[in-house]
Amino acid sequence: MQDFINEMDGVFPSVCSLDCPDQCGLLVHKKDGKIVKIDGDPAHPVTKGNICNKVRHMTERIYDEKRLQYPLKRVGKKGEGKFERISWEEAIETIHLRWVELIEKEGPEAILPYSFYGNMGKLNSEGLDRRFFHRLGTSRLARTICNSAGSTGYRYTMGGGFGTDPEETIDTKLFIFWGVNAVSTNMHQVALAQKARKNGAKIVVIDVHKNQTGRLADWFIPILPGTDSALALGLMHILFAENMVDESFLETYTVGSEELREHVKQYDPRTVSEICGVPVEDIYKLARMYGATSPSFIRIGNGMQHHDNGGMCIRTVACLPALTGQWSVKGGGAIKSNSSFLDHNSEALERPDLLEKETRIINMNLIGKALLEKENPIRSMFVYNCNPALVTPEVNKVRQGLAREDLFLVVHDLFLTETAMYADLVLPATSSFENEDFYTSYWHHYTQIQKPVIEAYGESKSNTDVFRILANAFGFEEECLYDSDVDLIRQALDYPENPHLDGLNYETLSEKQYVKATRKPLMETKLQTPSGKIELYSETLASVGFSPLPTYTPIVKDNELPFLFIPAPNHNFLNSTFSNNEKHIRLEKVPRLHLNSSDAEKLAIEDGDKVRVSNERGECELVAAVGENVLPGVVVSQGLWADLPGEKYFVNVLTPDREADMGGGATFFSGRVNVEKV
Ligand SMILES: Nc1nc2c(c(=O)[nH]1)N[C@H]1C(S)=C(S)[C@@H](COP(=O)(O)OP(=O)(O)OC[C@H]3O[C@@H](n4cnc5c(=O)[nH]c(N)nc54)[C@H](O)[C@@H]3O)O[C@H]1N2
Ligand SMILES: Nc1nc2c(c(=O)[nH]1)N[C@H]1C(S)=C(S)[C@@H](COP(=O)(O)OP(=O)(O)OC[C@H]3O[C@@H](n4cnc5c(=O)[nH]c(N)nc54)[C@H](O)[C@@H]3O)O[C@H]1N2
Ligand code: SF4
Ligand SMILES: [Mo]
Repeated sequence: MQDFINEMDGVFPSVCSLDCPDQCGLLVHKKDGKIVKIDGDPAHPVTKGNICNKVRHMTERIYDEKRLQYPLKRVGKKGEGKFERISWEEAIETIHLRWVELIEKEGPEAILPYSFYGNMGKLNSEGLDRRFFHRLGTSRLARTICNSAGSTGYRYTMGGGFGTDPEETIDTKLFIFWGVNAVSTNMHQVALAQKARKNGAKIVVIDVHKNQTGRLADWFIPILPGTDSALALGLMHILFAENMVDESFLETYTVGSEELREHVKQYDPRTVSEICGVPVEDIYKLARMYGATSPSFIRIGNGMQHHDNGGMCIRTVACLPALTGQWSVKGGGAIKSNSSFLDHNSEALERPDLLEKETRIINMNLIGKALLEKENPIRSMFVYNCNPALVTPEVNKVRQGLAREDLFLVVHDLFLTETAMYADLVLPATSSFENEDFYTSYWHHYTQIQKPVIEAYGESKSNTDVFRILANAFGFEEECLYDSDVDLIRQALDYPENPHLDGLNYETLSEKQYVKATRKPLMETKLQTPSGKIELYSETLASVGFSPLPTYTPIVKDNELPFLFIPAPNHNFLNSTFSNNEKHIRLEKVPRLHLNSSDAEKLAIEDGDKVRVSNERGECELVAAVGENVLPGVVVSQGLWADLPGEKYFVNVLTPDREADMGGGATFFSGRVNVEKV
């Protein structure tokens, strides 16, 4: 194995571990054994040496004085943040004793692992953790907070996370960025669009907020939240009515086009315009532009699926490229996710067979409710790669649950996060630069490897190490609980079932650093839908109680308050990561609430005023940004801000913990609020 750790000076290839579609290739510069600079790797075929500002400043996060160095135990009250240094032995012994006692009294399902993708490395996000908790027989977590509704919806249409190869969009003539703030969240797709624009491509952005991405568009189309499926159906109405569909494509590669043709007659532009707030003439203009331009490409974002109707919405938008036959045009089609091209052997990695009997599954979006449940209560939670006290909906309820005196909470993280403040035990985690792991992007087509570049910081340990130590404390005898990281990578990549991996193994990946999925044009492969084709009509959907055809269903009106509230991510944080780093906070300045000038005028709110945003779930205080960037009746904030002293910045006190229509998804963007000047 190349050992970068022992090299004191040099420049080493690496991967960005953050939950971001771009998954950039990095170059880590070391001097005297420490990282001094992080750059993009020009050799990366897609990201080509460009990285975002967030990660350019990552070095400061790695060596931040606030970074955890040793295990801590709580000495004050829950949530008070008083801790004392302890040894790893004491920490592991405490967990072991508490869990043995709990398992004896209440059974292993009283324990809940709680994690997400704070580190996208496969081993550190879904490796030995899964094996260990399966062996222990704990409750399981449905990891639904991010793309669950949308991915489920997309699968009904396309059979899985299969889309356009982004590298081919260099030749695309029309880009539609739909519910995606790509300038902040997928910058290399924007770079490709900008290149194509030099050859005449047009960029259309459909969003509820004219943010950075909206501002770079040739045409920005503001839309009312949660109404995108109506717009998509209106476009289909016109495409069929004006004979702009590709009949031969529909016949060969889809099922249900005749039913769809009939079905969309009801979505005439006038009806649709009333639903989504887009003028009738703009609906015609967009449909005709889409019908006449090839290749055309839709980047389907996560934004519009964080709604009550998010699954059906993505399923609906995903039908559009089939109507104009774009899936058989190079550079045409859509990307919601491309993750299925890079599927690894998750069964081999996670070993669900270690689970003796089926255990309950708890939806992570409902963790507040679950923690306050009196029957079969969760008595202990082990949190890693995630910061639920900030990122989950109805976060006041979550915090109330985390503060329960009888909840034994262990948090493994690099920092004393808002969640760690409630912990009984805090364990220090290594950064990805300290571990070996492999990564797969959900946007581009490359699998990548991370070799450790620096020594573990202080006494911190990787996720895989922590679960090996815990397995040992329990005296578990299964050898697979102690497999080395390299063995885990080998097992995960051994997956002949995925033809796109084409024999990829540890050696080739180590040698090449970036390995592309092999792929035939999408329409030359059998899709993983029941029919093997694009399903405009889906029997499966009908069998689970939905309309088999794409439909518009309004979002839930949860109260009578005047504004729909969209608390989206921001440019300089990554979810809550970096919200505790000085430089990133300075770049972001303050959390703003964008509102329309007509609404502001009625409420006597001026730009820069502090405003209280509230509903029956809670309240927070943000700084008003008055203008025309949102439609009347809509307010938008950006960023998951940390608990800063004296401030009330957490937007998730306001978000509903209703489940989306599909996949148990989150509905962060479907809540209503009141706004008033403080
Ligand atoms: N800088 C930065 N990058 C990130 C992240 C971050 O926090 N910061 N987070 C990462 C993660 S985990 C994810 S999942 C992705 C998410 O990145 P995206 O896929 O871009 O999704 P969001 O940013 O959630 O929302 C995208 C846009 O949807 C809009 N929107 C909300 N509701 C609607 C609607 O009903 N209709 C339409 N048309 N638009 C709507 C919002 O205004 C926003 O501009 O980004 C990743 N990258
Ligand atoms: N209002 C609102 N809320 C949202 C969203 C939104 O758009 N609006 N977006 C939602 C989405 S899409 C997502 S994906 C979630 C994301 O929410 P989270 O998954 O909680 O993501 P982060 O806030 O980045 O927290 C990740 C944590 O993992 C830690 N970490 C990083 N690497 C490691 C490691 O190797 N080991 C361990 N043990 N810990 C590590 C980091 O330090 C950080 O504290 O937030 C959701 N919440
Ligand atoms: S956060 Fe995204 S854009 Fe920034 S370096 Fe990481 S992968 Fe690249
Ligand atoms: Mo996400």
